[in-house]
Amino acid sequence: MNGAESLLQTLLAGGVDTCFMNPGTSEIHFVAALDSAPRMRAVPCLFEGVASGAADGYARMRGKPSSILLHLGPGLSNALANLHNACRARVPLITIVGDHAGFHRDYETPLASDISALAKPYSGWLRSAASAENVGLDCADAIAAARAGNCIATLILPADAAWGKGGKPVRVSIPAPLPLADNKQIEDAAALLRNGLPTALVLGQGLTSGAALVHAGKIAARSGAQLLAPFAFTRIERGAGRPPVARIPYVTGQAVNQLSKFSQFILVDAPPPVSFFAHPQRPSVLTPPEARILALAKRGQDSAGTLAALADVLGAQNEHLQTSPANRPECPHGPITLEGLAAAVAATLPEQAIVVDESITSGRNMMAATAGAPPHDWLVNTGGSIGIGMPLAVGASVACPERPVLCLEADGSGMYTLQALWTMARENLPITTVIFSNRAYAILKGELSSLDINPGRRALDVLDIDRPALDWIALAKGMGVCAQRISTLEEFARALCDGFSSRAPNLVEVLL
Ligand SMILES: Cc1ncc(C[n+]2csc(CCOP(=O)(O)OP(=O)(O)O)c2C)c(N)n1
Repeated sequence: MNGAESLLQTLLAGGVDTCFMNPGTSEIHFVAALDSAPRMRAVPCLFEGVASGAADGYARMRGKPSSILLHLGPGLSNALANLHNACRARVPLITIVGDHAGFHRDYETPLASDISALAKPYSGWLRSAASAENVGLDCADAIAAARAGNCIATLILPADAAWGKGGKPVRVSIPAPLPLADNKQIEDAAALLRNGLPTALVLGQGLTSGAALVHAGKIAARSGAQLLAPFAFTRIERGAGRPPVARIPYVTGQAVNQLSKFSQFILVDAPPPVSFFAHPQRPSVLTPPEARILALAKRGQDSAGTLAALADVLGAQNEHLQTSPANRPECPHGPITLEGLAAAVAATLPEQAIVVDESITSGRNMMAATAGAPPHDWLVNTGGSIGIGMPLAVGASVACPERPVLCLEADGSGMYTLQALWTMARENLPITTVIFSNRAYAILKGELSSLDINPGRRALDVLDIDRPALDWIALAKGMGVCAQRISTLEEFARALCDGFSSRAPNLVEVLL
């Protein structure tokens, strides 16, 4: 068995059975080894940023890592923007980067690059395989590290470690359970929740779904606290029958206003709420200056278990959950408005849908409108690096093939990683992508006015992306995805229903 074969067998033994990939010559032994590993699902991506975003979406939905295969420093560099987002999402992910064989690195070759230096800022674990014999062990360590730390584990695979003989698959050790937060912190949090003051429980990454959300909901029911999620959350399980979690708004004034209602904040493995960007006149810290802030649980601790312990201390485990009532509007009709588009999504969203939201300014009404829609999941950009929407949708769909995926995509952001459409078509993923074609970087125009800048023609000109106009129908069709442009709300609602029932990728362009 060569090193590449042992790598694939170790991945599979460790439960990593999907690889989003864009290989080159240095990874060709990994590619060849796929023939001996039929259980590994290899998903080709035509740009590395699609692979890294897809691996993020996969992990958010499955709670376990997939792998990505990249070509030396340049392939890794192309993946970095979405690895930045994945790092912020705190998802487990195995990044395999091919490298030149050891003896070849002595030469100045075109693709020679410092892969470790490029990977380091985003890798919770990083190693270069020393030999074929060690690749299995390296891979098992990578999987264990990614799982234990919810982080990106990067394994650099030199070509001679891939082709060399003596590879051995290695069983992945089960990570030791993480400790809970200190008892004192849990007691302090319980005291705040009992003192009757208006309190927000801010839930960090991974705490707004599954058992953690239920524990948080019970704590809220017992104490009257409100559940909040950072603007850049990983995944919220929401809709009718689920405890409501309010998102902290992007716009500083709105966030300050929302948070001004609370005099205490319990941050459960969540960073203090701060604005996305600095502003000459506005505060960076969004919480009221006099508010009490308690940090409960941190990275390296079991934050979900800590919420369960807090619910126990409060005697909240038998509380009746307060959940969002079922409530969906009639299908709207008439000319396109942003409120109408949100109502159409709310009226048609199927149960168990996964919504990926990179709609930027066009979808600001979407979450409010769908609060009472049938139960669904909502995923957003966690790191502010745009171009994640369609890749995330690919990963979520590969992770949950039975569930319809709705990808709400702003046109400017969509152009970063539109190659994801090709992967959707190739894998026949049931994803309905809605493109909001405002043909502008609208949010940046908003930033100009929020800074009281009166822009001239040249400044505004670089924020318009209408010359030439993007033809999303042609772009989608060119990559094998059925597409239509709609011009009324009833057409939009019909297109959504058709898309959800088609079980195939499709795209709807909304001209704004
Ligand atoms: C990788 C990356 N490059 C650039 C930016 C800066 N940026 C933020 S929003 C934006 C434009 C968004 O336009 P679009 O996606 O069309 O949404 P709209 O604002 O029109 O709703 C840009 C370029 C970014 N966040 N990430």
